[in-house]
Amino acid sequence: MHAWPASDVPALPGKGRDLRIHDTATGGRVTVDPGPVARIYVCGITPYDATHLGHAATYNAFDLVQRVWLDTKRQIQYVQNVTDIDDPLLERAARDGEDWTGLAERETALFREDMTALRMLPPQHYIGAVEAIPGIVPLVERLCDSGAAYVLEGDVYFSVEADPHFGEVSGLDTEAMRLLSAERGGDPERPGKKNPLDPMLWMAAREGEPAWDGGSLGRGRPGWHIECVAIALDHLGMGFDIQGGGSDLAFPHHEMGASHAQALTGEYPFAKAYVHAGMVGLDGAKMSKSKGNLVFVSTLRREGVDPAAIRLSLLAHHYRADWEWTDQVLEAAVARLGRWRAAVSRPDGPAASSVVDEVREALADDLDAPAALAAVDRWAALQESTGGTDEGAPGVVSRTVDALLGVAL
Ligand code: 5CA
Ligand code: ZN
Repeated sequence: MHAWPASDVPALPGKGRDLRIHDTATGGRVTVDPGPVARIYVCGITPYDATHLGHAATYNAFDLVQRVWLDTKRQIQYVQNVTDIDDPLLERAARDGEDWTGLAERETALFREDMTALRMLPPQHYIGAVEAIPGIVPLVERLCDSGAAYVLEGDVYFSVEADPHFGEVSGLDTEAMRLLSAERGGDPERPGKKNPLDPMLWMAAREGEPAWDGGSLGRGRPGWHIECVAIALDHLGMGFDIQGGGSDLAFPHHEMGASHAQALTGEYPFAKAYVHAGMVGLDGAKMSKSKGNLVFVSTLRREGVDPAAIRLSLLAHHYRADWEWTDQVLEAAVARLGRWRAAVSRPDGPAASSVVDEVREALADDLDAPAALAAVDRWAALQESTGGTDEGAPGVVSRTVDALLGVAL
């Protein structure tokens, strides 16, 4: 699949900082030490509805990771998937009497437009589940051959006991895992499974549903977790730097993905850090396609909201916090954007080097975007109250905000 165009990232004076970020698996801050090429996998959308602000907030967090890395002059291998075949997509298409492929293509196209408008840097590899199927089948066959997978009435399951590290990503106890598994696409109640938590790797063809050639597995379609594992191993290999997504992916998705990969390769770990963004809510509940309490990026854009203001709304919250979208959040961002634009529109102003330092330091410190905004706010307030004589300072601030926060002033 093609991704979307990249916006320019201006180079900044001085030196970028190494990223320290919260890792779900260890529960603490880790210093990411990626070497010359940083490798990141971020789980992509299931394209059965438009991009809402919760999605945008999560992709914003990982866009900041890229910007911190680019500032340290690193190259990046960024991989993102599109879950373009899964139950929710088929259910929505059936509900609306629409072809599921058309629905997936339309919503993926809209996602690309939203990401472009928000100046999110694109992945180098943007891969759909359907196009990954030829790579998924041999992995599932290998898991069967090694005894890490088993067949139940034609469906293939992964045995969580096959990975001695199972449970280390989320750190949850069995009861909590069971509850989340039932909530998030698993089937812990299905009779005949070796362990109720075992997730499906390959689903045998169902009447009236799309199916693909699965070699010795028979016709069917892939499970959710193996999709991301196959794509990540293909383009990044084991031990990549960051596996990212919203906090609702820590279990089961990232837990199961790590175990699939570790059982397949005998290597550990799948990813060096598991990074999770908080959930954005609306009216007291997590924004979700299944609940329907959504504010879409595309709707705001159509209403004439500046994408830079949408982005500033996201940046005003720490990526790990759960927060609520309200009209006031957007109003505050529009006002901030106005103040910043006025402040950088003059040819000179207060010295800007401390702003560059403070924004760099804030983002390197577990992506503390609110602290970064506060640094720019202080400079803009000084510009408004006393001004300054540093020629070109507004340009430096403008480039800093562009390069590190993805906001064009
Ligand atoms: N296709 C899978 C991942 S392989 C999937 O979870 N798709 S999704 O469309 O449901 O979500 C895409 C990303 O947005 C995931 O990282 C998910 O954790 C995140 N996300 C979904 N809802 C919210 C929300 N309300 N707030 C923040 N992030 C969210
Ligand atoms: Zn995923």
